[in-house]
Parts: sequence; structure tokens; C-alpha cells
Amino acid sequence: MIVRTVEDTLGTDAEVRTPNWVSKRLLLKRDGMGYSVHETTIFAGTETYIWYKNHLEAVFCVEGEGEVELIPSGEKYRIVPGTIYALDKHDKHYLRAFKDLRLVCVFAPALTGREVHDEEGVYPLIEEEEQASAESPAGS
Ligand code: 9YT
Repeated sequence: MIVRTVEDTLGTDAEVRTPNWVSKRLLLKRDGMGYSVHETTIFAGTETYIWYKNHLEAVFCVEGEGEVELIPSGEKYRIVPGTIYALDKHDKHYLRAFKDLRLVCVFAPALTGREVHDEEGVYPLIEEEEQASAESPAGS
């Protein structure tokens, strides 16, 4: 059994920070669950372009206020506490935070821990074996 707190991730490779968000990755690929679970805070006033072409993600809002705008349709969904959205079609989107958004995110397949978005808004698929030797790319 695994028992862990958000505090346990602070200052480790499971805490990943970009200009737009900080992600505290509570369960990762190395935990063997087949998915990863993160507490992510999206900073107020930011807009992030995201396209998880390699992953499925479900996002449950615990705190804050924001919106998701689908690309290319332009459909907008308000994100407030109690809302879940699931990117079941690898949907391209903008994520905007009007107030700091505290989100619980589940990724399948699991993230290894160090992913940040590349210029396409994508997380690469990373094999665990590569993790020790690779550098973390910069990004938002
Ligand atoms: C909602 C979302 O995808 N935010 C970006 C960060 C991501 N949740 C992560 O890596 O934890």
C-alpha cells in the first residue's frame, strides 16, 4: 500500500513547476498503478495551450475559477469547484485560470514525473529507463 501526502512531494522530482502551473505528482509510473495522480495549481491570469496527444487526462476542480476552450470549435466550459472534465478525445484546448485553480489530475498512461509541455502543448511518452539520463526541458 502507498500512503503519501502533497508535502512529501515538495522539493523532490515529483514537484514540477513552470511559469503557468505547479504540479505535485502524488502517484507516478514507478508506483505501478497504470495512471498518475497529481495536485496541480494553475496560476491566476495564465492561459496554457495543451494537447495531450499521448495521454488521457481527467481533471477535477477543488478550488478556484477558470475555463477550458476547445480548439478549434471555440466551445468554452466554466471550471469551478466540483467540476470534472475528461480529455477523452485528446482534445486540444486552452486552459485559463481566473483565480488560482487547484485541480486533481489523473493521467493514463502514468507520467514518470518530470514532464512539462513541449512547444505543441504535448507531454512525450517517456520510458522509465530514460529518466535518469535525460534533462528536463523548459516549458509552460
Ligand atoms: C490541467 C493540466 O493539464 N494542467 C497542466 C499540468 C498537469 N496537470 C500536470 O502535469 O500535472
